[in-house]
Amino acid sequence: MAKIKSVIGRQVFDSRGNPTVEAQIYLDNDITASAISPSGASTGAFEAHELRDNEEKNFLGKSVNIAVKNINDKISNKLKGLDPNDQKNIDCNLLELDGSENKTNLGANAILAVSLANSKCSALVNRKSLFKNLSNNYSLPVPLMNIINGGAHADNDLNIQEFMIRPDSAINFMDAMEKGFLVIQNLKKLLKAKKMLTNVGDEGGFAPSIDTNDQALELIVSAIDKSNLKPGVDVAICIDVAANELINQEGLYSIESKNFETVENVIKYYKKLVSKYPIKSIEDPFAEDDWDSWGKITKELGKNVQIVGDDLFVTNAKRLNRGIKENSANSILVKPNQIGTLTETLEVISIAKKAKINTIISHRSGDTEDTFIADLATATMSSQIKTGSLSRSERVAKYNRLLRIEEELGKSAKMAKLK
Ligand code: 2PG
Ligand code: MG
Repeated sequence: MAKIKSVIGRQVFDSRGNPTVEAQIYLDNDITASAISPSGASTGAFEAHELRDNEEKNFLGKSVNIAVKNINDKISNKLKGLDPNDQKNIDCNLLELDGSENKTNLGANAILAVSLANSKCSALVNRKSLFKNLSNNYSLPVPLMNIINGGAHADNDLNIQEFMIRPDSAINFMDAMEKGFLVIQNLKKLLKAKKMLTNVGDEGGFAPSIDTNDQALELIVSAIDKSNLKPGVDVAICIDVAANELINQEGLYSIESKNFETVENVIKYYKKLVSKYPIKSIEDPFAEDDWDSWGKITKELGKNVQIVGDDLFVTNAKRLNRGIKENSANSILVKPNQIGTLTETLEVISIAKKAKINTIISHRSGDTEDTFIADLATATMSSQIKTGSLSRSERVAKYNRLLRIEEELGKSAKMAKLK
């Protein structure tokens, strides 16, 4: 049996150029694997703790030397001699060593990198692809491809953080890529023709200087049309409102300078958007602690529209269980670094599946070349993956990994079913 010999932490950088944590595990049989923690911008208050040094003189407070030291000293000592094939035991040891509710002691960025590196080591020990080492059943997720960035991910005035396209009629992953590619390229042409900038935001979608949600949605519909695809049939629009960021000083939701006095009026606004445009998915339509409003929108729109809890659930079993009880959403965004270990991530996915909640595996806006989530989405048969646009290598790396998985699965490859 292979055993863990040592664990090394190091500071590397994410796609925004900020420091982040990489962990590398060495086994006693010369096998080694590493993983990197991503980092969000619009983070939920209930996420596991991302440990930064907070010393202005070191990378403006963003360095992660303490998290790295925690790996080199405490974690490496604790995991030495353990079997990498027992992921639960590895993660239990990490949780025990940390000892806090929110991973404040070791840092979720340190813990996750180790947890994922261990899973990769286990796959190497078993001579299996990562996704095959995680499960025996697979499907390829339908991609939610970011096409226009706003909110905290871009420097324009758009309130909605992410406008995405989802190639619903794709028959395989390459077909999904082609449909996404066509719409993205056609949108680029449309923007150019309007003399708008085609620079991209944090997740690779365009970040033009447009300031109304309607303008963005109309442009996307035109780009779908121009691609000879049918809006809402071949390609649906999905949005992430990231509504935590929309609350003004008076505590009201404020969209495009309009303050909404009641929740009913906010829901009316969403209903109007859904009736005007082929929007099939709304993520974080309300703030992370506004449970009542979540219940209301799921009741009113949840039959036909995916209502996705990201900051609401933060990949946390307790919060998801509450959401299931209160019927707060019909889908969950799963981000491993929101909770901090692979075991807890898989647990949340399994709770969601039992309750018939769609699982969407997701990147972070600050991401890296690590492609773990592509294998995770395939192995958990999650219906979708959200991993940015077809630009910026940290996003494209996940798509390329999914294409390799599709090739490896050969005839048995199939796309996940959308509800
Ligand atoms: C989100 C994510 C990923 P961030 O809100 O869904 O797109 O953004 O990583 O900034 O939280
Ligand atoms: Mg989100």
